[in-house]
Amino acid sequence: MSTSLDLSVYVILDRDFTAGRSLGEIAGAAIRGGATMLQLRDKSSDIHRFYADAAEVLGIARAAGVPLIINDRVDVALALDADGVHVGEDDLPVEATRRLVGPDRFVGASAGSVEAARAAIAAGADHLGVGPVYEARATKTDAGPPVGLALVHDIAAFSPIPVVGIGGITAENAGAVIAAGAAGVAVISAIGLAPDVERATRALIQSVGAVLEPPSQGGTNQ
Ligand code: TZP
Ligand code: MG
Repeated sequence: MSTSLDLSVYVILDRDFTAGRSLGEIAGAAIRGGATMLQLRDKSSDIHRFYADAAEVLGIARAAGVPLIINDRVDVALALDADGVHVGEDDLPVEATRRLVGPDRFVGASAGSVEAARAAIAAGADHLGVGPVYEARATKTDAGPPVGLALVHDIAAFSPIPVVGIGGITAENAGAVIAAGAAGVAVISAIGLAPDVERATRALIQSVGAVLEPPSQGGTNQ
């Protein structure tokens, strides 16, 4: 079971955004590029394919020591002993998700408003996905209009749990999302559709790292 949560470059693997490559190929290249966290999301496959994909990607993630979160499906996460689940408004409530997965797995929750963020925190989420920060309807057809950096800022200002920005994020705008208070950025197309996934992940790492505050002291001096 994972104990730490580095959300800084959170790559969401989605079968519909691979530019013809396998999920395993994208996962491996993203990990080589420095992805700190992976999620498997699938809105179009049947459960058998989702489960098989999750098993494959979990093997790759585990070998690299990178956590894998399963989108929507608590049952798949539990059956495979994945590192956690991400739930949105149309999924099992956060409170029930937390009860099922226990205290040691990650539970991420989508928050498109301050009220939704407060509710998810109270219900036991350990991180929040806030968005769409920028236009994201090319990837998520039912996404609402952009909430902008202001909502990231407003939620991060009171949230006791880390906030990840999602939606339309690229290496060019990722720094602004971090500057608004996010602990990381979650991306689908910026990685899945990149001609060179490893290089694109590295570019995101650089953009985020240039703005992210270093972890507070407490380790050994160098
Ligand atoms: N939730 C809010 S926006 C979004 C999701 C899943 C889509 C993000 O995809 P992209 O390609 O990184 O904009
Ligand atoms: Mg969902």
